Amino acid sequence: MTELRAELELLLKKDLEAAENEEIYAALMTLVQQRLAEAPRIEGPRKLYYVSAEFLLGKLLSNNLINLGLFDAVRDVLQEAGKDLTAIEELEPEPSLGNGGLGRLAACYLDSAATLGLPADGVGLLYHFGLFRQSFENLKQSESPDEWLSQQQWLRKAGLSFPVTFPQGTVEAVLYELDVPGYGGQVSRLRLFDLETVDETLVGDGIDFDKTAIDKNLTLFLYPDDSDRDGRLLRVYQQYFMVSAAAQLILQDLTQAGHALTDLPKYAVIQINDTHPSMIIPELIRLMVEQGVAFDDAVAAVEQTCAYTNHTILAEALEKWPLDYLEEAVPALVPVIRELDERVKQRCVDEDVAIIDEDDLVHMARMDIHYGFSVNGVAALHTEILRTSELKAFARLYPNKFTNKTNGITFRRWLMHCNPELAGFVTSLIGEGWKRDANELEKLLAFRDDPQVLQQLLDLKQGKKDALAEYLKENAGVEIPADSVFDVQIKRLHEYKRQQMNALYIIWKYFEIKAGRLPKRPLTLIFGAKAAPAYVIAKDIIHLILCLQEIVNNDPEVSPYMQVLMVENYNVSWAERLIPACDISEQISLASKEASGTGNMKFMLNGAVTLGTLDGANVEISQLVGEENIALFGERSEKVMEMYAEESYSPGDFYPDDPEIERLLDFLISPKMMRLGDPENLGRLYRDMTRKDWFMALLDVKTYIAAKEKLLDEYEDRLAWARRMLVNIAKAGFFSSDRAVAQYNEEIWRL
Ligand code: 26V
Repeated sequence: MTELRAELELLLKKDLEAAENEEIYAALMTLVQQRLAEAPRIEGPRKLYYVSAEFLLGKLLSNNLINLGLFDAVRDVLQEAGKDLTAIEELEPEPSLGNGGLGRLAACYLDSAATLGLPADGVGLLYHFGLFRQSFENLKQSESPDEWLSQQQWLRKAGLSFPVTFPQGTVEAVLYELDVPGYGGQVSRLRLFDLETVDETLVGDGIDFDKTAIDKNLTLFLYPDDSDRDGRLLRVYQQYFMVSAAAQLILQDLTQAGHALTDLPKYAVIQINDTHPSMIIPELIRLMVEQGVAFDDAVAAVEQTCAYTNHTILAEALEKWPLDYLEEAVPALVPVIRELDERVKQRCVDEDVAIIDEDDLVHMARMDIHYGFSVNGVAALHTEILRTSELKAFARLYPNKFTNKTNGITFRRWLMHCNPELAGFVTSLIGEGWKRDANELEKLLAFRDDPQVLQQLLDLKQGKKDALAEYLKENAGVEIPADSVFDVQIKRLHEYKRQQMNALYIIWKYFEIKAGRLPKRPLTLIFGAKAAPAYVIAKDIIHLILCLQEIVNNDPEVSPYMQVLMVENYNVSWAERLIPACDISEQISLASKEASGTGNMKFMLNGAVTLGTLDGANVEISQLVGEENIALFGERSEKVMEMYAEESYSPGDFYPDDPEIERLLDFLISPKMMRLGDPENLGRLYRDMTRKDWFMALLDVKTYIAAKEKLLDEYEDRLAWARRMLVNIAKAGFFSSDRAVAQYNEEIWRL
């Protein structure tokens, strides 16, 4: 410990006590970088390239300290000098290179691959402004660039670049690298491409910029607004920029090691993370042919190298590009794609499996399935739906290509880092083994009837709630009662996730309290969500929640019993504060729509009880913990899918006929709301919810309210609640990303 202190002071050139937090942060960065540089690199004959448009890393300092085994020592040395590591880490900007689940999953998998010693590189893009920074103005979302890049110090130039050619000319993709240590300190890396000629001054008002200036804009933002043609074309340009550079990198790694191009599958496996990187298939073929490989041989090599993960069944998210977009943006790929399609059409008459359909739309997922060796879904139910419904024709063609890989999360970040108190308590009960073998958490079950252990769990949860309340007071200027029940819904804003249904609960509860039916204990409803900038209804839902926040929190009759809080700019750092403090985890998507969810796993691991539908990984959670330890409600997926198939659902069945439901929806356009909010947004949302309700909130809202009320009742039996917490923690081991990545390796990658 004194050695560590001396090392830090050498870097600081002064006493630790005399140093400012900024200086200490810089010194810690240098220390970590040095250790990373000395750490063993993971090598192996066959390597994984995890190609993804998103890597949602979160802050890196503490996580890297944990994985390098330095965290406790650093924290203690700082503490002795009167410094606080948490405050120091506040200075670090969060790399926001992702939207949500898919990007965060990629980050968890890099951590686990390194932990398991698997040779794996993440490959993606270095967005200068990541997603966007969200703020609330006039109770609405407003977007601005998130300038994380200029303040970060983790990336280094790799000294490599590749030309990428578009009809407008050739641009250069410059490679940056970031070390990713696994638990135990072995290092793999994330490799991100930037556009050499990128121009940040292109960004004008908010996050607007000239979408046609592709020699300047390709790495400015993640998924720029695709509500118009220029935006959609830019996504194609951006994806091609990513995969062309990635393909050149992969082939260069191969040939520099002295191997033939046709030996690609022996030395590399490429995991295509959703369809954003799908063009890597025709690009690899094109590059190989350009270097003298016969077309058939190139196809055979690529086919045995590429594997595809599907992360959603929402039709609008399954990418289909009009052929004329591809002709305009990536004409060099079009003959390859046409040939690949031709070969499919010769083998299969079924129009549902054509890559290029009758309307000249190019189906990216279909190309992945035909010309990859593996397809996987991300939770048991999701994979089952892919097999039997969405991708039924493909499952018949290639039954052996399909497998399930239920998602996982890294327990280093999602317990050891964000909840060291609980992690320490778990270790004190069952030892350290769970950190390497998460299934050992089951040993906690031995304490299910130990009142002291149960009481400790409650106390630890209260500690995290106090800490969150304190943080909100200091940093967001809001006071929430720490003795209330914390109910949390944090995830991207999407109608299928049904934040609007939670809002209807708030309205219902508001009426209850107004009518004098008071809850036994106050309730705090916490939301965090960004809406895609062009997703109109999602933004209307944010507006609704912010209006309700105003009304509820400012009503002296209601606010002592209920508080609503939507946090601004929800991101990984927020999640790390909110999840440990949560009592009730809201996982209320319409059954069949949420592929998996990973927040649900993080909440469970931190001792929250799930209130959810039988959707995504909730199904597996409920099987693991047993129905008494989860609160389920809502229509099942088979029924929901049947209603879609028969077009038999109509919100008209509930509105205005059901007076309970009518009252809740009418509140949206009540004078009270209209005076406070924007009648245009509220009116549009009201019409959508009463006339379309595409994700069937009205179908489930009554059982949802009943289930939530029952759960709040049960919360009052504190020891019984603590037992549910304990069972949830004990059964979370299955959701470790170490398990998930090991399964990918055994069944797909074979590294
Ligand atoms: C698609 C699109 C299409 C329109 C433009 C914006 C945009 C942004 C992202 C996507 C793909 C979203 C896919 C995704 O994030 N899926 C989530 O993946 C998680 C990890 O597997 C899973 O837990 C979530 O259930 C699933 O929604």
